[in-house]
Amino acid sequence: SARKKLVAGNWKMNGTLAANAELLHGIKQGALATACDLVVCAPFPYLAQTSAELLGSPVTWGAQDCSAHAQGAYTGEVSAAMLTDFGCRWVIVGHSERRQYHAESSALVAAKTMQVLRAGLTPIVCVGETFEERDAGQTLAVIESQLRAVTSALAQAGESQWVNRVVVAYEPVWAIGTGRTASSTQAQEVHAFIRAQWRTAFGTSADALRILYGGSVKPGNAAELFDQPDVDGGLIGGASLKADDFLGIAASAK
Ligand code: G2H
Repeated sequence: SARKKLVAGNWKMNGTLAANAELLHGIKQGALATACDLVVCAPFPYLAQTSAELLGSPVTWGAQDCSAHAQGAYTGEVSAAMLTDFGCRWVIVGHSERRQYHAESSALVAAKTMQVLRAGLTPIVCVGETFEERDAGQTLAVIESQLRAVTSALAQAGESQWVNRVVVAYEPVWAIGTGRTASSTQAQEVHAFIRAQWRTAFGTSADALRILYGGSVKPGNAAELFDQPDVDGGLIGGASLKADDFLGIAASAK
């Protein structure tokens, strides 16, 4: 397709200064041979290190979350604007671990998405169903409702250029860190549905929307997933903590 593939690492709550230095060095070395866009989403305290290590490489970086507020008395929160001070280009929002463990609603995820866009950054908006929801035949209804919160907020904001900046990640909760990957057919079905929803909301800009797959992506299963017509790359957790695995996945993103 005309969409350039994107492979983003989500380190989650992992890393040390020493381990990150080695990992980032490895990624930087391998990035020159990579055809896709390569992104690293590090924990907040390591963004300065990430920026220093990756400066001058084709790899860009971002955060895993941000506040739904612009600034002010929100103890412990990190604003999207602060992330721009560290050279971030991307922010993951609405990861299922935040929806599950931090009770993030779709409305909150939409508010965070708007803050990210307002700060000039690119949100990677995560959606996905649980095992119970898939089992009950509710997969597409869940995806539709999670996505609608964001498309409604975007429509309301009336900033048409923001629509073209958003990236969506489909991460079936039952496939996250479990070693179970959605089959390429299961992934393609949901990705096509997401693109159709985007088309209903925003017309032909749906053709440019990048939709990533996430959930136990490894070097051995990436190629088949990335070969699907509506899979435009991946959001990689566990396998993004080893340079060889991460670059192996990126090598499949052509
Ligand atoms: C899904 C994914 C990255 P993993 O959470 O966001 O993690 O690849 O470890 O399943």
